[in-house]
Amino acid sequence: MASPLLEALNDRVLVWDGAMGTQIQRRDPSDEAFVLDPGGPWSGAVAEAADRLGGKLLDGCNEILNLTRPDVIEAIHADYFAAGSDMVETNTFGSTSIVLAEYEIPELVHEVSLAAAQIARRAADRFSGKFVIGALGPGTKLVSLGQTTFDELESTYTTSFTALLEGGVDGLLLETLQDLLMVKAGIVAAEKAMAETGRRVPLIVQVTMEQTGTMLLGSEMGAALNMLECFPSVVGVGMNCATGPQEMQPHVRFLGQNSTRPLSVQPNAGLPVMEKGQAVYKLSPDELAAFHEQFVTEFGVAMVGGCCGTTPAHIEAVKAAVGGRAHGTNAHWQKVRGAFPGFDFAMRGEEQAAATQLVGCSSLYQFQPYEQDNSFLIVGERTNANGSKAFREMLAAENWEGLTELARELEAEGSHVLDVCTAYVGRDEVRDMEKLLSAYNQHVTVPLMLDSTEWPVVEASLRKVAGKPIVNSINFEDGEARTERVLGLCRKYGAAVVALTIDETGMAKTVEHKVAVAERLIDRTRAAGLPDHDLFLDCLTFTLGSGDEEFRESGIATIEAIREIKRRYPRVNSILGISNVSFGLKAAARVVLNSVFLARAREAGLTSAIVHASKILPENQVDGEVWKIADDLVYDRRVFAAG
Ligand code: THG
Repeated sequence: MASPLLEALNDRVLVWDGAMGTQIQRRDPSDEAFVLDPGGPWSGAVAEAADRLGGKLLDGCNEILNLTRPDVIEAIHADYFAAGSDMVETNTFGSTSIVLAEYEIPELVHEVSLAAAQIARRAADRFSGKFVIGALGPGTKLVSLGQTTFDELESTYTTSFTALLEGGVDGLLLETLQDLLMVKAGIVAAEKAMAETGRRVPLIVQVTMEQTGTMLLGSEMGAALNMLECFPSVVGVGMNCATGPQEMQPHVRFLGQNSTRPLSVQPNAGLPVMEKGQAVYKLSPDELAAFHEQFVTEFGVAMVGGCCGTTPAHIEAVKAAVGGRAHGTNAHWQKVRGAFPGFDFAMRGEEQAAATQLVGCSSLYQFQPYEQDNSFLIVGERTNANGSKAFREMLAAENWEGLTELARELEAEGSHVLDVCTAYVGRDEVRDMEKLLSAYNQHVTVPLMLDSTEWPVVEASLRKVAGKPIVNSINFEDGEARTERVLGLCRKYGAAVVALTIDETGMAKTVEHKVAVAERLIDRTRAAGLPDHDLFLDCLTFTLGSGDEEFRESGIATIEAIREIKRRYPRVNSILGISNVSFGLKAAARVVLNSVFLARAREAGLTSAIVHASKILPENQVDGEVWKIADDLVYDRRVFAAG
């Protein structure tokens, strides 16, 4: 445990600070504090900005105080430390180019964040054992709504986090987050900044649940947590802002039951009450402390603090109630320590897989468990340029509304995930995926399977969808380099992966070959840090409809390979592109053969399938003779005509 912050966190409950904005207002800084005086002691970019702005009032830009009134900010931090905070957030809620652009100073992100970290560091160093957390807010634009881009977010968050790390922070925080795609960009940026500065510190991520019970764009907590737990650098998860502790309670309970990471909760001082046109927060310090007492005791929360309307008095009460308390035998902490022996969050794999309650994938909106009651994970096949004429034609016409409508139809007919593929000769696959996924991210509720063999397409896709998607697919056809690359992307952006039993010698056709390639795929995926349940092995579906001699036994081989792999690796998932089995047959025969093949594969342990959901029939809805004929075809029981 290289980090003193992690050591403290492993040991005891840590107390955050409270609100910054109201503390600034309380000190009533004059207008001059919000002006970059052209005659000030500036150099470099700040001097240039001051000259350009010519004394303009940057009304409401609290971040500028890091440059103009570091004394005020330092005093606020010191007040919180004196009140009992173990850690304070830097005054950088809006220190990104997107927010600072509203004050015409987007180029000052580095200077503002560096100054903020140094100020908080100075305050902390007046005490002992105190921590400084470099904290960034969501900014003012929602990437899932197309108001900004992943590139822009990643770039400015990297700049800001880098400056905070250079300024000596002990940890990083993304807070008040509303959009899960923004969260993903922020995490990718934090990891990049840590890699570039060579300073690895814990990253904490706090989302904001509105009074409606979801995040602003409709994300449920399960979707947020499922995505967050993909990232090994995310050492703390939690929530802040929007409501008081009362309204947060069900979410905090959910986190306590389902998360494998330490929890962080910073409520507002209740819901605001309007008084003389001003939002007033009325929850008392003792009331906040009582809620935190419950959060710590019942749900295992490890970092407690306050957001809007909370003051040093609130922090003092919280400190007195729970500050420094040992985690002891709390159930959530047992899970955290079971998931991360030695508190080593960089490690990920089977230990975490064993602990997580959220085995599944997610979209911007919802968590989707891999294991479905009385069913299998149904992956809709028709959002695929190779698999649907209608899709192909709408793609050619760039009819994004129609393509979205098709996706919603697949959802309505019961697909749990959609397989999305825009590979179409003569068209730009990256551009088409980007366009389509921007629409699907926002308008499709179920998670997506990103179907492309080209790693640049995979990466572009992973930068477009919120939640945790599934990448389809990797194999060893071209050796290991491309596979390693795609596995690295799954790890970096948080995704599960489909892997086909294909190696340098081609598609595996026998049980032994399939199992051997599968073992090699499992080995590579584990080495990349993915847990077994995030691997979907595809033992290949060959066409039985063509009568091709070479493939007559291929159905049996696939089914038996699934059975054997399931026996050896019970947690690894499996998948098949079921409709491949019946290419070339008449529509009615396809339905039956697909249904039989799926039923047999499921008996052998298949956990998911790419299918046309509404065209799969249960055995009892098919004529017995007809079912038997299809079954004979799958099992290669040849029936020779007499004579
Ligand atoms: N494994 C994995 N991924 C895959 C496959 C697989 N992705 C693609 C494919 N195989 C699975 N998807 C489909 C989609 C559609 C059809 C077959 C497989 C299909 N479509 C009709 C046809 O071609 O006759 C067209 C219907 C139409 O035009 O509307 O059969 O094996 N990992």
